[in-house]
Amino acid sequence: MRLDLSLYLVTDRELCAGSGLEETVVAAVRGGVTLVQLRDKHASDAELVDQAHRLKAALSGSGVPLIINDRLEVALAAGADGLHLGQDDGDVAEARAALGPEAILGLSVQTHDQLARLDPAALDYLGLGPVFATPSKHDHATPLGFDGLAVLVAESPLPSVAIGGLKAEHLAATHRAGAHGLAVISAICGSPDPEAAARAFARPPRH
Ligand code: TZP
Ligand code: MG
Repeated sequence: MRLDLSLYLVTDRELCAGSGLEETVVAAVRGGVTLVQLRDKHASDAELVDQAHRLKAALSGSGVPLIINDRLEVALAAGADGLHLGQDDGDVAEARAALGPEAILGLSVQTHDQLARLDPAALDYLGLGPVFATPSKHDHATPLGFDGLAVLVAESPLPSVAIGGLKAEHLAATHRAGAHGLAVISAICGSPDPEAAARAFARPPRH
């Protein structure tokens, strides 16, 4: 599946509960989301596989890939399109070997040292952040701001998506920093109208 990082939706169980997980995701894709990550720190593996199957069905025909947060076994069991790992979520080479060359594999990066250590050949993209402090992730690293983001993007050997406290008003600054896209939880999942919330991130047409 084609990797388009422009508008990357990361799900959140509580924030999606109002409209429902599939309903939120489908509406957000209608609004322009290009990639979906299923993230639920508290669900069991079996619950997550079940959610992934439902999301895969909901996304079928849309061309939007479904990526699983953290759990390789769930990504494999659900036949997801890819996996997103944090720095402490397991071995990238092992994940690539298990998922195969076609899967989308992403890694979260917060620092220059982490960038210097990673193996770009095993990965498809990097998640860089947090740009801002955010209540959506507990114990996140020190916020980078757009200046810090630009430094990491410039050093990144792979396409990157920025994350952490990003709203539609940050679209231009994120692109100026060089990132290929924005990853968001609350700006879309926390909205009563996820389709309109996603649409607000559309880039203005070039003339
Ligand atoms: N990783 C770094 S910040 C973050 C994750 C998963 C949470 C982003 O959520 P929000 O609501 O878009 O700030
Ligand atoms: Mg993780």
